[in-house]
Amino acid sequence: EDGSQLWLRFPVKNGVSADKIIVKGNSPTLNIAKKELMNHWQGQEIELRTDKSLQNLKGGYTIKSVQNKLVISAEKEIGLLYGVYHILRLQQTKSAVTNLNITEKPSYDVRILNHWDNLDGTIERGYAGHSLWKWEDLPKTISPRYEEYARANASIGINAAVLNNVNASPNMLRKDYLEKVKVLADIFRPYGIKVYLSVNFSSPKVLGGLENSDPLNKDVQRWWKDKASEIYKLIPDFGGFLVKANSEGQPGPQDYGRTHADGANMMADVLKPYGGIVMWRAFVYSPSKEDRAKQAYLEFVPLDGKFRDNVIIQIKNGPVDFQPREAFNPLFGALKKTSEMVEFQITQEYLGFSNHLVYLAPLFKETLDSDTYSNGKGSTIAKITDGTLRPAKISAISAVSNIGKDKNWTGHHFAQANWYAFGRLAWNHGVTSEQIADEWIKMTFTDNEKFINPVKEMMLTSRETAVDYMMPLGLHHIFASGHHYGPEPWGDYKGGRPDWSPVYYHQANAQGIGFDRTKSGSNAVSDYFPPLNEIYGNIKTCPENLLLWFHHVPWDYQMKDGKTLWEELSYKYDTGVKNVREYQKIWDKMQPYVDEERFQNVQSKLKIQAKDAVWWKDACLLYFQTFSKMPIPYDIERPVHELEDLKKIKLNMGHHN
Ligand code: BDP
Repeated sequence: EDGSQLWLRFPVKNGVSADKIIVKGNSPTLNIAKKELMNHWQGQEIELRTDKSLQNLKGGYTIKSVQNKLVISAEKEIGLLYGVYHILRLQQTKSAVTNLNITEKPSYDVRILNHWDNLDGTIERGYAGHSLWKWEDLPKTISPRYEEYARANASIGINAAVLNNVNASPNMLRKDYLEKVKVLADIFRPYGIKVYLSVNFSSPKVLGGLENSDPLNKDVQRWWKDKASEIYKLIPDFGGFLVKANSEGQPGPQDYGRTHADGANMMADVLKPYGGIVMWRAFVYSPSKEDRAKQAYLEFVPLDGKFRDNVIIQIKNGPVDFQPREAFNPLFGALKKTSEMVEFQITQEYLGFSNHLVYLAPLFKETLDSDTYSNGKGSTIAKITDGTLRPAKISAISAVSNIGKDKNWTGHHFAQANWYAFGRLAWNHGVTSEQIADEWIKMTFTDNEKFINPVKEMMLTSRETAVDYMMPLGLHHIFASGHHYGPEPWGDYKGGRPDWSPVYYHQANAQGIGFDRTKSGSNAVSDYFPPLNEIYGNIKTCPENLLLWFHHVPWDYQMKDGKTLWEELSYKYDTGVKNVREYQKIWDKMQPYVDEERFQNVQSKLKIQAKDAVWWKDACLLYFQTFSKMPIPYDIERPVHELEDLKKIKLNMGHHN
């Protein structure tokens, strides 16, 4: 049991016979649907029907029990395939497959994975081995995993993939690479997955030999136009570009005194005739005096309304960077005339890599359910991005993938749940974290209640647990620089960028701890719509889980439960550690219900997580204690490390910031 089957553990090769499947035509997509049914469906007769009148379901489908058969209908064939995966899921999770009357319409048009894969096979922030894409073997040699990948995505409704890193190599657009991309696109197509590419803004200069890459330069425009036509000749349904520009040293329109809108529109214009889109990232910040959490807002709000209608601004869930917990990004809702999409991170850059068990659906939901108040109460991020509150020509949702070439795809067996959860939420953001966990456990492990309930409980609390042992109460970015694995709250890189130093984020001193983002500080609170600006800005009303995100708080400040801030912080770290120990106990008890291979693998990962949790707790409490000068509450576990020893730990995990 190596985990390579993911959640697709349907009974093998004993489905219905061909005569039990009624379907007209035999396109590649329909053939996949038929094959899945013949291999795995054990229920009644099935009819697959394309029905043009269902176009309002946008790629969705209906499943209805009609007399003795099930009828799956959809406008497009891909909807039929999704319907097939739906009934297979029902069968696998032992849910009823009779008397069905289901209508499914996806929350988002584009449900996309962002792979941060480099052309040399490495992956930026990838923790499950090298890239799945074997660029050197393509286009001739085709790994069977390409199709398995497409099938897994289709089974949860993911319909798009950006194949390469946002820190994009210009070579991605070279003819020989495009020919490799074409091969992948051809494999993915029957599974309804469109291919997109990250592009380097300097491509015209670096690849095309032009004088510059100024978006207003006619030669540059022509270069992109020709490139688009070259791409679409190979891949007629190519999805479009993802662009990281003028961010962390990447080139962009500002290099020529132009704006993000100038850059994005130039690309949007060349893609427009083919129906392509531009996902332009708002992850921008420079080493300026301005609070990093405010910078994207400052740059993008003045550009609202200046983007073409096939540009979507891709915004990370928080304004800093995929932290265990952030306040939501105030750009959501602030752009009134521009399409916005969320970028989540499935790969656990800031959540213990593939060593820690952290189920991310609660984090995703926390963002999507956040009320921005942009159009009054109820203006959740889900509604802003899915087109309910903004007339979005195209709606989209993205996440940075955690997939690599490890046998089990994601390094940690439980990290598969995060890929699964993203797909399910992209399809329907109304599904609960619990429902998703429940399904995933049944599909991936067993339907034995004795396993499901404790494991589900562990998954559902795991994100909060990670917040507790890493960065409770709104603390953020106190990671060791470069690799972002362990703690380094003392990190202070004099001479470097201040916003790449942990001390910039926690601001601990003799008085207290936390980043003052109120009016007396950076005033980032003013980026939020009323009443949130007031709620966050007032220490009394600010939610305690974001307290140190918005306020610099005295060590002896009294928290709602009567404890001092210092005590609260200490207990939070302690709770984090205790919970991981609890997970170890839970998991050990699960041994009878799970195969030995996956059991042991998860067991050893939990040991690492437990050690890391103690490391985090000791590092943060011992270091912050040098400012608070208060005792660690006597009823919690004593530190087992010396601060000075912890400071000497240097992990060799590579990377820049
Ligand atoms: C940060 C990563 C960095 C990425 C950057 C981005 O540390 O490797 O390149 O985000 O999203 O989270 O562009």
